[in-house]
Amino acid sequence: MIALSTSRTLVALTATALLVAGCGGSTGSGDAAGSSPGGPAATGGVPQLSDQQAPPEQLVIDVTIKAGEVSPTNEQLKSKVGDPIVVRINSDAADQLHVHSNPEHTFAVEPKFGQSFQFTVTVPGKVDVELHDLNRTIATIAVQ
Ligand SMILES: [Cu+2]
Repeated sequence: MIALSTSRTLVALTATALLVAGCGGSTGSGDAAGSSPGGPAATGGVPQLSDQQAPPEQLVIDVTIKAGEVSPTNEQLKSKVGDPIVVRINSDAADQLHVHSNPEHTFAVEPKFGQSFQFTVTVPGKVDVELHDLNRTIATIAVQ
């Protein structure tokens, strides 16, 4: 989907794998949001002492959607597992924000200013942040 309209030669290989996994039913909403996977394993096992580590850094992506144009597109960003990632959007149109993390996140973008969507990524990897209606990739976040 997205890869078709962007640099198709460069990302063809990786995008195919990602898109097959993440975008098969892009219209279906998060009915698979059941909290069963990873539930017991993720709780309590990780020692996170507050004085041992700096507070999580927050990655903020400011996005503007105006007259069918998106800014930015194809940003290359970095984040860490568990760090909050915030997408702030000023938009003049409705769209669907799709985060290709595992599990994925889908947010409804409304035609208004000052929207803010936050998520965290729990599985390391490359996470595409896409606008499905406009068929654009805002950013790819390398999560470590
Ligand atoms: Cu997508």
